[in-house]
Order: sequence, then structure tokens, then C-alpha cells
Amino acid sequence: MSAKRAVVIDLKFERREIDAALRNAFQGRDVLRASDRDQDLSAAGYAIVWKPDADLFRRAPNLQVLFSGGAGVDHILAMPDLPDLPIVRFVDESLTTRMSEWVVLQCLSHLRQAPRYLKQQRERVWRELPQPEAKDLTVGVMGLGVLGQDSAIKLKMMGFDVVGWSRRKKELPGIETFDADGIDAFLSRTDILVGLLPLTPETRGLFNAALFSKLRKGGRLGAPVFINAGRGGSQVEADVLAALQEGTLGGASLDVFETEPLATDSPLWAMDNVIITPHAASASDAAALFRHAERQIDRIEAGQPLEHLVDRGTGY
Ligand code: NDP
Ligand code: OXD
Repeated sequence: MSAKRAVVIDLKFERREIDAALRNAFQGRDVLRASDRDQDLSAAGYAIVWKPDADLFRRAPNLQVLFSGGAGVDHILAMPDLPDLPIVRFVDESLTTRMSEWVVLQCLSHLRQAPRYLKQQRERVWRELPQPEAKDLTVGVMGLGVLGQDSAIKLKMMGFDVVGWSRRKKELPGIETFDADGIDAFLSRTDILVGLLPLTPETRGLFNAALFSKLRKGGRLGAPVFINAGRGGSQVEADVLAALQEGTLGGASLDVFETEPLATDSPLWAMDNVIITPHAASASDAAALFRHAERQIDRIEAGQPLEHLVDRGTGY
């Protein structure tokens, strides 16, 4: 038994990855597993959670800080009986880099018509398609937080014209930005819309038919493209489907869904112009997550303020 406050882990991640990462983490501190149902968790002062068990707070009544296993915290804020504790988001270079890789990949895939070429390949069709360049398209990034800003900067480096939208206006070199009220002006500029928003009461259902109808028409792709790696609850999936079917949207890349896993009978799976990934745009690296939690625990135990704190008022 260590004199330091124990950590409880309740991460619905792959067990082997957690075990490997824990070999070098939290030295000199007891690590408890919520998955061990007989384990007494009352000594735990810190919890690291991803989709935690509903009874975690009853089993661990002495927690002081909650660490989210991901950047998003909707999985925590939705919990019944959530105690009034500080919640720390996961912010880390690996998470940011992985997300930007995914976003740039999706934008380039639609720019270079990867879905159409893959279809042609399956059908053994040899046909060259028109080739707009990145500079001919404007990518609009909704959500200019840690992930959105890095994606926007990297898209700009690839040559895209980039605009960004967030609740409070941001200053980013070479990128025109809009605040919440500027949404219509932002949308009317956008050929490829990238969603990197947290799920909050304000962002729920935001990506709907009315919003899609305001995207730029007549751009070099023929019709705008919708890319979402924020949260599925921000999109009205029936509207996404209808917009794709009637041509309001020319394509989509979706990593997140209203219900996950996406139902096997969803028509989205079979659409040639839709790229689907299984909430895998940017996975949390367990070793990086534990290093991040250790840094924050060191800070709190040294009397310093925690970083990356969630504002419960705004929900992110
Ligand atoms: P941040 O908290 O750093 O950024 C959130 C951004 O969204 C901010 O720019 C914020 O505006 C903006 N925003 C929030 N609410 C509104 C609103 N109502 N209107 C306009 N803008 C709003 O989050 P991250 O960048 O770290 O992460 C974003 C999300 O990405 C996460 O919450 C999570 O849901 C998702 N995610 C998905 C992953 C995946 O694999 N699919 C992996 C990791 C994260 P402001 O700057 O003004 O506060
Ligand atoms: C996250 C996620 O929020 O993986 O980090 O979705």
C-alpha cells in the first residue's frame, strides 16, 4: 500500500494496450482496476475513465479529479450521479497529430476523387477524372480548439484555402476565422466542411439539412463534402443521408455516428461517395494518456492548478 493517492482505471480500451502502458506508469502509486468487480476502490483519489461504469462513483467515493480517456467529455457529463469534481480532458501531441492526419487524408481523398477511382477500379474502368487543386477549394473547419486549429494549419500547408469557425473568434495566420454569429458567411465560403466540435446541448443536431443547404454551391467538386470526426450526436444522420441522395452533398467522410457502432443496415455503408471509419480518426494512446495524467497529478500534488479543465457550463 502506497502513501500516495491511488489511481483507478476504468477505460473501455483494449486490455493489452492498458496493461503494457501501465508497466511504466504511476510508479510508487497503487493502480486499481474498476473491471475487477471485487476490488475496493475507496482509496482511489484519481480516476482515468472512458465510458465509465454507472456505479464507479458509488464504488470510488473519495475521488478528487476525473481524467477523461479522450478529448471529448460527453461520455462523462452524461453520467447520472456525476460528482462535482474537476474533469481534465485528454490533450496530447499524439492525439492531435493523429486527428490532423485523418482530416488531411479525408480532404485529399475527396479532392483527388479517391471514392470514384476506387469504384472505377472495382469495375475495371480506365477513366481519368477532372483534377482540381487544393487551392481551388475552401475547407471550413467547425471547431477551432486543440484539434481544429492543428488540422486547419496542416490543411493550409497542403495548399487548401481554409476558413474556421468557433464560438469565440480565433486569430490564425492565413486563415479567415468567424465567430458563432458568422456561421452563414462561413458556410457560404465552404466547399469541404470539417466538423471537430464537442457534443454539447448547443452542438447537438447542428449538422442538419438547413446547415447543408447553406454550403457553397457550384464549387470545383460540383457539390460540397461533409467530414465529421467530432461527435455523431452533432449530425442528423437522416439529413446527411438525404443530402447525399439528393445531391446537396457530393460526398462525406464520417468517423462518428448518432449510434455507434453504425447499424449494419445503414444505407451509408453502401454509398460510393461515403468514407466510413469506426470512431478511429484519432485513438487515445494509453501510454501518452497515463503520462498526461501523471503530469497533472504531479501538478495538483505540488499545489499547482490543473490544465485542460472542462467548463461544465459550456460542456467542453
Ligand atoms: P477543444 O475543447 O479544444 O475545442 C472545441 C472547439 O469547439 C473550440 O474551438 C470551441 O470554441 C468550439 N465550440 C464548442 N462549442 C461550440 C459552439 N456551440 N459553437 C461554436 N464553436 C463551438 O476540443 P478538441 O479540439 O480537443 O476536440 C474536439 C472534439 O473532437 C472532442 O470534443 C471530441 O468530441 C472529438 N474527438 C474525436 C475523436 C475521434 O477519434 N473521432 C478523437 C478526439 C476528439 P471556442 O474556441 O470558442 O471555445
Ligand atoms: C476522444 C475520442 O474524444 O476518442 O478523444 O473520441
